[in-house]
Amino acid sequence: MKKAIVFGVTGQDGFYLSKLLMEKGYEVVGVVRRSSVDNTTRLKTLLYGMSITEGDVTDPHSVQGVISKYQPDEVYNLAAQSHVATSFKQPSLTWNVTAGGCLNILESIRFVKPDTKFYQASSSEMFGSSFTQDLTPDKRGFVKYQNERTPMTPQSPYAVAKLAAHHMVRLYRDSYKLFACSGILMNHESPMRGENFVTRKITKWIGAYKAWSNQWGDTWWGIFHDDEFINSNQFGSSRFPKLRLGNLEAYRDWGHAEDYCRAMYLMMQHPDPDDYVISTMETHNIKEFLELAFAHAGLDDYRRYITIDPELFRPCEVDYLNGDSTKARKTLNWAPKHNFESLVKEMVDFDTQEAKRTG
Ligand code: NAP
Ligand code: F7E
Repeated sequence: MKKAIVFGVTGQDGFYLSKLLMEKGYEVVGVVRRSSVDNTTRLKTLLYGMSITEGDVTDPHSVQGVISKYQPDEVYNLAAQSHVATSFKQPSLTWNVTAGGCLNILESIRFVKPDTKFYQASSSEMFGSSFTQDLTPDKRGFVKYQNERTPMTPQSPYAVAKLAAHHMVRLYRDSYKLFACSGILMNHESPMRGENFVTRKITKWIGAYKAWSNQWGDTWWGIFHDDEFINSNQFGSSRFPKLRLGNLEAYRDWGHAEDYCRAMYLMMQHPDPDDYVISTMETHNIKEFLELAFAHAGLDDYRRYITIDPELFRPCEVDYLNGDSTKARKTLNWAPKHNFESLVKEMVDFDTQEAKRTG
């Protein structure tokens, strides 16, 4: 039986990756950092089949202790301060967790068990403002994309920290011959997505709004909108806050976390360690996400329900991500099973049911 340690097991990808590894017959050890409230809620359906151990990637003693104790075949590093906007407010913490954490794991593997395979969760945020540009087949326009050869111009403390970790992985692979690979993953979402990322923020809001309007909005006189609230009547007897969003113009190549965790696993099974871009090869802006999500929920024009908050704009934005994952598709025989439309609908349906269930 193979043994895998997953750092960052309590996050979105920690859930899908642990589930997959357990289905493949692995013994999975999840590393959970100490917190004052339970941070293992995403894992509740998996906990019976896996081991949980306490650890923090910023503490080299803790990391080395976990690797010495469990002597893993594979280590997946999903641990990060992963919120881009937060990284502008907490750059040192982001650096310590997101860059330093990776280094601590690599060093522990090098000293304790150098035949351990290592996966690093690199990110398309590392591309920042860069892209590669080609003529379209009809030579009338250009197609812009990012792949393994696109230069990287990170646009946030998070992206800079991820890029440092990414280079560290390459360096340890080249200089110490570790089996160390990085997945350069484009944005990936699911019903397990953290609630302050834009996709889940939208679908959570839709679920909660539908639950509210089932109770308050279904009256013959209809509902009344002002700048901040949706009111059950002109007196505002019950009111529901509008969805506050920032920049709606950015393009993202949104995939499903389940597909992307399968790509992580495949990278670790390939005979040679390498870096791969993982993407759907389709890009949409936030307005398109909103249009599809609101239409699927049976709500009319999304613009009536949102308010733009300048506080939610970032000091520096990544405007356009559109991944070219040809290398992974050819070398790893990987392809996504979900698409943009099925992803959005799954998230809206999940949050609508959840809001109904929890009241
Ligand atoms: P996530 O939901 O934010 O999960 C991050 C995980 O890191 C959580 O388990 C968190 O624990 C853990 N963590 C944070 N600080 C830690 C520390 N000091 N020591 C140990 N663990 C710590 O992120 P995700 O969406 O699953 O993404 C997984 C990884 O892929 C992250 O590294 C992210 O940066 C990267 N990535 C994500 C995407 C994406 O679109 N989702 C794309 C590219 C790359 P708590 O639960 O205790 O906070
Ligand atoms: O923002 C815009 C925001 O926070 C997407 C992380 O998993 O993927 C993720 O990073 C876009 C940005 O994801 C709101 O300005 C508008 O343009 O969902 P996000 P992200 O920053 O792309 C990469 C690949 C990672 O590696 C990261 O770990 O949406 N946006 N209004 C908003 N974003 C948020 N969060 N909240 C808003 O209200």
